[in-house]
Amino acid sequence: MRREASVLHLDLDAFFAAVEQRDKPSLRGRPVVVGGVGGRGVVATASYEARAFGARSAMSTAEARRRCPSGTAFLGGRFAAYRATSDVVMSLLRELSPLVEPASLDEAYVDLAADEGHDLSVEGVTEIGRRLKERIAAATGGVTGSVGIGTSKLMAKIGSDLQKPDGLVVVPPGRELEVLHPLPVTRLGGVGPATAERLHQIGVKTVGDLAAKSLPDLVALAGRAHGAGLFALARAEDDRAVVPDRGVKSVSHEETFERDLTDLDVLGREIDSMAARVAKRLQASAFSGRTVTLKLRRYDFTTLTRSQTLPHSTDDSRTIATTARRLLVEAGTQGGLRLLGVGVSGLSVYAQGDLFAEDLLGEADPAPEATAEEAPEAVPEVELPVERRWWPGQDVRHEELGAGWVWGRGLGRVTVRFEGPRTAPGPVRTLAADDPLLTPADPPDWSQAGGGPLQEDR
Ligand code: TTP
Ligand code: MG
Repeated sequence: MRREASVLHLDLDAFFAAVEQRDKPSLRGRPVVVGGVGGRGVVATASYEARAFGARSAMSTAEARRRCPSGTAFLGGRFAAYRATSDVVMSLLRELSPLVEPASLDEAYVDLAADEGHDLSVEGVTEIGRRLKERIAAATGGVTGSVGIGTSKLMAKIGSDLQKPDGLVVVPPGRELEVLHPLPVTRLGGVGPATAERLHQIGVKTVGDLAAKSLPDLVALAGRAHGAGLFALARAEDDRAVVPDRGVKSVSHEETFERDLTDLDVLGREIDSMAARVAKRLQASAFSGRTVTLKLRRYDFTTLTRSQTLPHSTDDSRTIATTARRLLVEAGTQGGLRLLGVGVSGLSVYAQGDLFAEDLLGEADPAPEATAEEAPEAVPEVELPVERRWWPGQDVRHEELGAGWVWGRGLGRVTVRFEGPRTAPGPVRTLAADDPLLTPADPPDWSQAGGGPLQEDR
């Protein structure tokens, strides 16, 4: 732990949804859900207006549609737009310090001590946080972020979450435990559902409860490395360095079990939860990958990996889990497994599109008429060539009507709202899906939008 609060953590607010509201003025102040819009889609994020109705990340889009009122926009992802906005934010962070560690598209740590010019007093870093937030909102056309500043990565990350959205929390040196101990243990990184459940069973709910446990107790509960890690975190002991990004080649997660496991159902559930974590990290960094790898270590410490390369890139937890489960059945669990890992490699950045890979394993969507607003009854869709498959949220340009985005499609028609980040909310027009004047477009340019926070237009 440092003597000064010199680690800053930034996490943008409802990031994908905030970019959508910036680029689509008619959606500002309204519930917006971004994710897979097909029959098996999953929510990537929901605007705070949609969270008020119970929409959440990782929920099925079908469930989010049930919870949200009509008028809610359900949009596929526009990763090129998210990445461009992320790049602007990351470059602002690099102006603060040469040591910036991006943790995902919308999240990064900054080591303020790596730049000599900063006043690292509590007042000094508070001012740095305040100015940073202003500059981010101005440079991104109104996307806001929450900042936490503290003596370690742990405290900085806890801080950025405490006053979300648009928050700024500085945890002064010496006050770490005051902030940390009342929080639920699940707020510590590395306490997943399984560990949380075991901690609950011994009466540990808050980080303070955890700090009251002895090191041998925690080692018995979670194994040597993990137990010692929890013991340290409960005391706010964290000296992890801020390390600049070296480029990701794969994303994986592994677990060592307390005792060797043979039961396929139990191991299958472990795979599901690891696949969900891997998928979440892929999605948060807008990567997807083609090769799924299962790593296993047997009771006798022999370690092997099995891989399968899919026909398409995926970041879908079900696809990853199904593939990994199949690899496990092939490898066998004889004698028991002490470690299991799930990984995805062969990564590429998403192009543009509703690419929340939904039907890679053949379970096709019921081809509904998809609109940004609601899930209508299944309507047989007119067969269109691939380049004519419009999806809700997509950027388009019409030679006569100008720039806009797809609100709905189906029955050989496409509904487009003609507006952009720098216009007032625009009109909706229904066109033939094969209108030769309508083409997919690049994300609109928000950069001269005049800065300032988003207006609440209705
Ligand atoms: P988060 O920072 O976890 O979420 P958020 O920015 O939407 O909301 P907030 O920080 O205000 O709570 O994730 C950043 C982006 O990563 C998010 O906008 C969408 C993407 N993401 C997924 O694609 N799938 C997920 O399960 C999660 C959690 C995020
Ligand atoms: Mg965020």
